[in-house]
Amino acid sequence: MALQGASLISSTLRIPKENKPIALKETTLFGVAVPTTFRAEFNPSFAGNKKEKSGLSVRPIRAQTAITTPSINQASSEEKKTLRKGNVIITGASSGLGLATAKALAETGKWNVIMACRNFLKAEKAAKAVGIPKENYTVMHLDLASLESVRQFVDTFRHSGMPLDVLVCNAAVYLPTAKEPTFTAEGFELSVGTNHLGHFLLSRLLLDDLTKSEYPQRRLIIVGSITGNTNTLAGNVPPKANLGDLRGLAGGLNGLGSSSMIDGGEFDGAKAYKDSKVCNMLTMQEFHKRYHEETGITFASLYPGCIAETGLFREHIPLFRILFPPFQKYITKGYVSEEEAGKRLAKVVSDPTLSKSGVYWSWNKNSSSFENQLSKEASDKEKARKLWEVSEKLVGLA
Ligand code: NDP
Ligand code: PMR
Repeated sequence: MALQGASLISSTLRIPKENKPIALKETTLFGVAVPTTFRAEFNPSFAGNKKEKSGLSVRPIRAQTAITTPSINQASSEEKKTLRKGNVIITGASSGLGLATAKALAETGKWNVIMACRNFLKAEKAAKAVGIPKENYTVMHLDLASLESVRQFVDTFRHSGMPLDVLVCNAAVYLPTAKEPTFTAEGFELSVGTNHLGHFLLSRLLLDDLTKSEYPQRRLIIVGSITGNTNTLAGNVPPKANLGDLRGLAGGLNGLGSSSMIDGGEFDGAKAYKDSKVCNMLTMQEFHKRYHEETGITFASLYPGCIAETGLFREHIPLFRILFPPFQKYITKGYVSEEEAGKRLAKVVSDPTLSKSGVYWSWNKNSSSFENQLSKEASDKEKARKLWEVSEKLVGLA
């Protein structure tokens, strides 16, 4: 608290594996309009996508390269992979970094963004307010503070028939002024419950979907932060992140039989947030270790810069919210706008040069990305394994 006071100073044709003959049909058409009804029969994700319906007829379908292909079975899988828009789920896309990333991706026309948000109306309004093209996004309800809602979201997403190419775990809550812990629907302390456990279940369930996708860029991105990394100045501002031996988490994080803090200590909202970011970064590495080789999926985390004006600080005292942006702009020089941060995360989603797995991306003063070093705790392999195992018990996967 003392230091908190101190701070005051392609065409988008989907070619499902199981429908190969359809791809052949389309490849013989050389850019000529394909009736939407025909396409929709084979891919529910086209239904309701107005741009697809209207835009297809004028697009030079890559089929011209396919004509030389003797049979669809021999068509290169790379070719098939480039024929449709990517589908990316972004949690917490109703404000801040998530919204800016949704906008940056949707504007390229190459992505359909699934905005996974707890407040449907807020998300719709936000998408409209920043001018995200209607045909490039879908809002779906997701409350990460309820594991039931996470499971329902996954069901709804699967029913939509859309393949999943990229998942971005971005949503978070930060409760620095809370005196007492609050809890998720299942009784986990709210910051770790939302930022880590909700995302842990979501990403574990959706790993299957990512694995099935034939898209060339399959990625699972979990947003981390500098403040969880004690190898930085920002990470040394008390209270510092520290998961200890995970005894509080193993005890259920419910503040009843056990502590509401991962390390078993007294509740501290700012620490709980930083701990949750360490969990996010450890989870990314454990995913990489367990699944990268087997699935080819890229697992990554990032620190997008200090986006000092987002809703993340809504629970902080008003004076903090006034002074934090100029402090970051002129003193630490760590400030980035929502727009710039959104572009950074959009690159981690889609830039072929950022496809390395197991990386924690950061940006230097010239806005160039680099592979950053995580703190000792945030790169502790044994802790990552233990966190994974304890978390899967808590969310009902083990
Ligand atoms: P915002 O508060 O603007 O965005 C957070 C989003 O998470 C909001 O859309 C919010 O929804 C959503 N959210 C919160 N709780 C839930 C829930 N239970 N279920 C679903 N969605 C939920 O903050 P930022 O944009 O700053 O934060 C985005 C990410 O960036 C976070 O992971 C944060 O840790 C990270 N980050 C931020 C930094 C910064 O300087 N701001 C620096 C480093 C990392 P709603 O709109 O309904 O409130
Ligand atoms: Mg920090 C290079 C120095 C730097 C950077 C990049 C950040 C980022 N902060 C830095 C330094 C400092 N901060 C210093 C020296 C202080 C003490 C005066 C300080 C204080 C401070 C507070 C009180 N900083 C904060 C807070 C918060 O409440 C924010 C936080 O911890 O949220 C969890 C925060 C942040 N500082 C950052 C960043 C990125 C944050 C916010 C968000 C986050 O990690 O997600």
